[in-house]
Amino acid sequence: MEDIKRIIENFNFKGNLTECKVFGSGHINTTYIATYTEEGKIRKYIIQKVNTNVFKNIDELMDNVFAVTSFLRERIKANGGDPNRETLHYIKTIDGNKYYKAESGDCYRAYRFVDNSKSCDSVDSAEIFEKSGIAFGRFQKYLSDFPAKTLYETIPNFHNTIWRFENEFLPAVKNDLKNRADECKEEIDFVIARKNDCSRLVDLIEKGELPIRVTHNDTKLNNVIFDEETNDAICVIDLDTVMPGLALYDFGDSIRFGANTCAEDEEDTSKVAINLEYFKAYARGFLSEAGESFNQCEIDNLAFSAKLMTLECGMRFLTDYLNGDTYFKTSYPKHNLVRAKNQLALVKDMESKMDKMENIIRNI
Ligand code: ADP
Ligand code: GN1
Ligand code: MG
Repeated sequence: MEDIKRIIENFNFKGNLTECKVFGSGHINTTYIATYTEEGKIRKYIIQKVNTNVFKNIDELMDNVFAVTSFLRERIKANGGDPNRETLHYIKTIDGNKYYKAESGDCYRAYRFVDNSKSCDSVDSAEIFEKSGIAFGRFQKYLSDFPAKTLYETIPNFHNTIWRFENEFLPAVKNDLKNRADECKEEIDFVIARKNDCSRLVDLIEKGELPIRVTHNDTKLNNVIFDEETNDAICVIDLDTVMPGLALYDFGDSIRFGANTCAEDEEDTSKVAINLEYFKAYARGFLSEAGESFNQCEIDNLAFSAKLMTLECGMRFLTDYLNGDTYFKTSYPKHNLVRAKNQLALVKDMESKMDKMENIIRNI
């Protein structure tokens, strides 16, 4: 607490600090919420220690985030929305920098907490999931004429699944740094058996059949915030991975997280399945905003993208487990293995329901 208090003195927050605590449930950054009061008025700010193990170039990362948020503000204004509520408002340091670098080398940034907002770690109705689909679809639509070439690639090959397979997953199996590969034999074989799936979208990009767009790339339900009272989706957050990508990555990753009948780290894999009602609701919301510009190849691969993003995420959790848990935050020793088993069980269930998923897309 003392440390973070010293850190936030480097930002120009208004009023007196009354509380500062750890906040949220992301797997990458360390997030705090600070409450300030001034003449009876309460203001809240989010402060984040950026994970510099994951994001190697913070200057580029913050340039992206500032460029995207100022572009979005204009688009939201032009469409009659409220830019203060519908996009993140980052706050520069007292010295005018986009982030604060502490003596330890740790990097911190800050933004306004959106009043009367909440984030959700699980879907409790088709309606709320559809609203998150509208928010992510609109986010993509608004960024459709953002100059993609000016964006830095904050994590190269982020959704290049075959690249991850060959350059991260297979080496992790081979090196077996923590002697965990025997324990994960079934999961390793499961991923290897699906190698062909890993290259499908990349091949379609190379053939010129899938267009590169500016995408969010990390469309988990808890990367949207909702209005506390109306449950309307207000604002897309966690902009660290906004990069050139495929619309399919954003669609698939949302389904992976939100249409699972249980949490991404539920240990009992017999509870894991794709909820087709939620799948349909999200597809309806997302396509209502972003779908107009989709080509046939994008539409034909929507259902597949849900499976691919789930396979990729399962493979990433498994890779991290094999490497000794150096990437994702974990709460207990086998957390990454539990997550991997869960995601791979979801892939299996999606494979058995692929016809139904494709039918749902056709009917929308
Ligand atoms: P990470 O990269 O670690 O996922 P995020 O930017 O997603 O970092 O923030 C972590 C979590 O903090 C989010 O998933 C969300 O639960 C919460 N959070 C962040 N900003 C807000 C906000 N303005 N309002 C509500 N919750 C927020
Ligand atoms: C991470 O940062 P967060 O928790 O929103 C990860 C995503 C994974 C997700 C799995 C930058 O998302 O790619 O899909 O965990 N983000 C990064 O839950 O690697
Ligand atoms: Mg997040």
